[in-house]
Amino acid sequence: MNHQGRVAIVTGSAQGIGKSIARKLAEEGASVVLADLNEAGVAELAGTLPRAIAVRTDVSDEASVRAMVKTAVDAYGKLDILVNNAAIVPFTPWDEIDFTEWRRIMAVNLDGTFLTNRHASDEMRRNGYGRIVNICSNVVLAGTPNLAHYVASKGGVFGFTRALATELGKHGITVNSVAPGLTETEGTVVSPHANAFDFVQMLQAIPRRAYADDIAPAVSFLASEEAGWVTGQMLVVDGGHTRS
Ligand code: 4PL
Repeated sequence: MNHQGRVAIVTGSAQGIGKSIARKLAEEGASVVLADLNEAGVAELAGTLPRAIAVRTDVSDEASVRAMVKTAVDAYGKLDILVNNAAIVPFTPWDEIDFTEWRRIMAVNLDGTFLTNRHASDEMRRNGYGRIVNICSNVVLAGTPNLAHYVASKGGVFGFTRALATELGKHGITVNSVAPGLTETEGTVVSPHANAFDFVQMLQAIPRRAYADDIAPAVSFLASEEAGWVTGQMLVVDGGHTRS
C-alpha cells in the first residue's frame, strides 16, 4: 500500500508482529513512531528505517500514552495511523490464573487498548481523518486453552473495535482489528506456545508455520487511505485455522 505523507504509531514494535508492521509501513512511505517498553529495541529499529523515531511507552499508563501521541505530533505534525499491537501473550493454565495475573494481562492488553485508542483518536479528530488497527487474535474464535485472561482481553478488543468504529465513522476514522493465529516470533518461540505449532498447523488450511511478515500486509491494507470503506471489521489472518 502507499503510506506516503502519513504518520503512524505502532505500539509493541521492538519485536515480533509489531516490528514487522512498523518496518512495512515505513517501507511504504509512512513516518513511524516506534513505541515500546523496550527503549533500546525500538531505538535500534529506528536507526534502520528511513523516517522513524523511538519512544519508550507503557501502554497501561495514561501519562505515558499521552506522551507517545505528543511525540508523534511534535515530530511529524499530525497522527494518521494507530496500530495498537502491544500485548502480553501469557501461557497460564486456568488453575494458575489468580486475580493478580488476570489484572496484569488486562492492564496491558485491554487498558492499553482503551488508552491508545482514546488519545490517538482525539488527535485524529482534529484533522477529520484516521486509521486505527487493533491487533486481536483468533483465540476469540477458537477458545484456545491456557490463555483465559488473554482470550478475555482480546474478546474485549474485538467488541470494542466494533463499538468505536460506530462512534468514529462520522469523523473520518475507521477502526478495525486484525486477528492473527499462532505466529512464530521472539515471544512465542521461547514460551510453551512453541510446542503448539505442529498441532495448530494441522488445523490450518495452509500447512506451514506463520511468521510476522504474514500478518503485516493485512494491517497495512486496513491502515491505508484506500481501505476507507472498511470499518468495524475483524480480519482473521491465520492460514485458515479458524473458518466460520
Ligand atoms: C492459536 O494469539 O492465536 C496460541 C498465543 N495459539 O497467542 C495467540 C493461538 C497463541 C493463538 C495464540
